[in-house]
Amino acid sequence: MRITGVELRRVELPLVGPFQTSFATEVVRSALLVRVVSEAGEGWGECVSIDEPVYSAEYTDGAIDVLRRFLIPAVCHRDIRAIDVAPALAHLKGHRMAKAALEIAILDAELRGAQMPLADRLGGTAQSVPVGVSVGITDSIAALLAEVDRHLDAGYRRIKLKIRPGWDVVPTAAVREHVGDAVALQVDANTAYRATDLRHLAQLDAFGLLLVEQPFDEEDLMTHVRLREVMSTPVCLDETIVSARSAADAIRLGACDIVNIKPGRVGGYLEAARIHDVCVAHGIPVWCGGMLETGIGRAANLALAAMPGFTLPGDISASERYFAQDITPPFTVHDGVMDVPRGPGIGVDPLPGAVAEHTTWSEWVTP
Ligand code: OSB
Ligand code: MG
Repeated sequence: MRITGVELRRVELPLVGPFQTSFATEVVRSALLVRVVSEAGEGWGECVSIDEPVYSAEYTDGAIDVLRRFLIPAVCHRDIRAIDVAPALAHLKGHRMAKAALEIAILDAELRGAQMPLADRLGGTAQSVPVGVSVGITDSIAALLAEVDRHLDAGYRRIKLKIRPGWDVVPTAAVREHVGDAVALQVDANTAYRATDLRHLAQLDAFGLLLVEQPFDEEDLMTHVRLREVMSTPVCLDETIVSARSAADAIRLGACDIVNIKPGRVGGYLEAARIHDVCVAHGIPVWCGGMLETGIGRAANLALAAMPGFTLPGDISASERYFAQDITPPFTVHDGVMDVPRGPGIGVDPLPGAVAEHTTWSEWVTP
């Protein structure tokens, strides 16, 4: 496939409510879309970076710069298949979210040409996948319980609470007490704790959690190893896992029981599928993480989550959980599951009117 040009586009979608984590509060999702144009057709990808380098080192203006100056020129005007994209970009360090967005756009174009759904390409067999909701930090316990109730009413059966020092044991206890034992509950700290918090975190064992996600710094594997020795709740890694190699190392070191796979964080859906394979080989359950994606990224995440090792509910929620208006036909949840798109490629087409309405900037890159 010969790529003739790539369009970069920023869209801004107001969130239905603020989303507060241990590192930021987001009220608008400013997403970067990548549209690849080739002689064989076009394909779409979404870069999951956010505006500031507070989840990882990547940030959206940086992603735009590296795509424009380095990544896109490395794949344009030559015969390239999706499988060749990561090797063609390997000499350029880091920038995995930007690389992932370019790779999935090329893969989407390729699969649309071959009339093959992304799930089939990745070996995803499930027709629908269990999903949950990630609930941000709120101003009060009452507001948290009200939000959790709304999600349970919408059909979700798994809730993830964002925690940080000062917002952990008390809100988790309150939610467990409020929802009872039938609802699967887990927590995500986004690296907010330190080695001196080991015994504090172990108090969360009282609430029958599915897992505790990334309590410590992404490079601090050993404190995660130590947490597993003092805590019975399974430990899950998010930020630490950036490749199949880092997943294999973390597992061998005993730093995790479970892995959250985010395609952007690991450089693409093909690497994400390799991490799935590594984890399955080691008996480690995986689930698909989310970055408040628009329908473009969400469609592809559903295809990944159709792979057999994704045995835990993903952070993949209905469009209405995030936005009043998505830029694809809205995704819905029923009985705690979402359907895997069956169309070719990522399986959804962006709605031109909605894309245009939310676009704040765009640029053609034709090296
Ligand atoms: O750590 O999982 C995370 C959103 C932005 C950055 C990091 C994370 C998240 C989420 C959102 O938890 C999950 C979703 O997309 O629904
Ligand atoms: Mg996380």
